[in-house]
Formats: sequence, C-alpha cells, structure tokens
Amino acid sequence: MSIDPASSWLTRSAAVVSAQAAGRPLVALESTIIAHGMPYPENVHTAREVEAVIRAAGAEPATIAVMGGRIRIGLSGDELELLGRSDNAQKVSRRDLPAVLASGEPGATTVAATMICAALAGIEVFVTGGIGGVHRGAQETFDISADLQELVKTSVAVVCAGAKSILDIGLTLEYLETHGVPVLSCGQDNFAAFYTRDSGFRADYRLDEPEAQARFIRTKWDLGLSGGVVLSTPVPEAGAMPREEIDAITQQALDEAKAQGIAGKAVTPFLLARIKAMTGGRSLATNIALVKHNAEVGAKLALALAASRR
Ligand code: PSU
Ligand code: MN
Repeated sequence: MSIDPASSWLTRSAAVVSAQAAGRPLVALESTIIAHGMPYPENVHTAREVEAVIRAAGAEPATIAVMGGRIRIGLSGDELELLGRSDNAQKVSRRDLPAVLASGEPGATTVAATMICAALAGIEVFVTGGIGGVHRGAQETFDISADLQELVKTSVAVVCAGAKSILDIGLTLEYLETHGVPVLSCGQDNFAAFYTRDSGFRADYRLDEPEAQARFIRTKWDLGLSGGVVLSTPVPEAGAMPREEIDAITQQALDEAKAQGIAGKAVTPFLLARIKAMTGGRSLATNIALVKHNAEVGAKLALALAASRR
C-alpha cells in the first residue's frame, strides 16, 4: 500500500477521529472567520455555538486551521480560544499553505485553503459565511479570489450565505458558470448576498431539501465531474440588514480601499474590517445569525450525503 504524503501533514482531533471511525459525517469549518472575521470574544463564542449546532443535528464539526506546522482537522476548546485571541494568525490561502506550515506560525485558513484541507481529510461538506469572488473592477485589477479556482478543482460542497456585495456578484456567478461550478440555492430562487437575502441574481438550481442537494452533488461526483458545489442559503429574515444601508457602507469601504491603494491579499480583510467598523455591532449580529443558519443547512446536507453513499 502506498502512503499518501499529504496525510503526514494532517492532525485530527480525538473527536474527529472517533466520528470518522463511527461513520458519523463531518462538517468542516474555516478559521479565517475566527481569526480575522470577528472580534474576541464573540469569535470564540460563535465558533463554539456553530459547533454545537452541527453536533445537535447529528454531525461532527471539524474546525480547520494551521498550528505548529500541522494542518489541524478539529480544534479543542482551548485551541479555539488560542486562535480567537491571537493577533498574529496568517491569512492562509492555497499559495500560502506551504510557507505557513514550514514556518510553524499559526494560520487561519480561507475558503480555498479550508477546501483543500477538508478534501485531504475526506470531508465532503464545508460551512462558511461568505465565499470570495470576482472583485468590482477586476477588469482592471485582475482581483479574483483563489476561492473560485478552488471551487473549480476541489470536490467539496461549500455552504454559505452567498457572497458580500464588496464583490461583483454577477461576474462571480459568470466565472463559476464558465468553469462549471454549480450554484445551488436553498430556501429561495436567488443567490444570497450575505448581510441581505437577495443578491438580485438567480442561482442555477433551487433545491430546498437536503436529500435533493445530496443527490445533485453525489451525481456530479459519481460522473467524475470533480470540483466543488456552492450551496447558498439566505440569512434568516430576522437577522438581515437593510439593503440601502449596507450598500452605502460598502461603497464607502470600496472608495477608501481605492484611495489608500490597498492591493493583493489585504483587499478583502480591509473591506471586511471597514464594513464591520461602520456598521457597529449590527453587522456582527447578522454575521453570527447567518453562520449558525449555514451550519444547520450544512449538517443536514452532510447527513444526507453520507446516507447517499451507503
Ligand atoms: N468574504 C466574507 N468573509 C470572509 C472572507 C470573505 O464575507 O471572512 C474571507 C474568507 O476566508 C475567504 C477570503 O476565503 O476572505 C477571501 O479572500 P481573498 O479575496 O483575498 O481571496
Ligand atoms: Mn484578491
């Protein structure tokens, strides 16, 4: 039997090992949202709540991060706390993984890097807040998140509340269509826009039931059509923000980024931080509500996908 060299970089938590041994489905979670997406202590509190939602639904959460030169699949409560408090965790996307593993520094994985690690660990479903995409003005800047290429390559289902309107959502969907990445929607016809329920763009297929979502995804992979699937579900009505307010704030953040010459991997964190500051605590409440809802949808999908394998 040949030994897979990638597996020597993975360390699974005890909870993940026993879930995999028992055939209990896993749901991957990213760590950028903990290290860079929310302030302490709400980040750690939310990470724990999201894990609890997944467990209550009968699946096992596996929060993914880089720590001590290892890809960690599943973190303990203490490790979540450490990551949540740390102010030096690197933002790790596909191209950064080797460097951060080699340095031994703590790393928070983006959607792209979390997909890679989930696939290495044999996890089919990954829950996040919002995916990266084609930035507004990408015709000039070429700023297209590595998340999209990862969705092209890596066979993991990504459950999200759509994408933030800091992006050009229309071009993001065009890009995914060109590369054959299906965009499914749960609960409404349209693709969601993170803080608000409706991006104004239709998803490719509306599939409300986890069994139907699982059938779609399993069929794609059975056919050898490798690559990811986006499953978008809108933030619950009660948690959504008014569209006009978030649009105005987004425009101001974009103007500031341009004026300050922000570029490269700093663009997304800059925009997220400015929006967070300008909306005060309300955007944080929305963020927490949508991630918890995504976790519920993702856990049900993981159970249905596991059942479809038998
Ligand atoms: N969009 C959000 N929240 C986030 C991110 C994107 O609404 O936290 C993070 C995710 O980790 C995503 C990354 O994978 O930013 C994309 O960064 P970039 O645009 O540099 O690829
Ligand atoms: Mn970018």
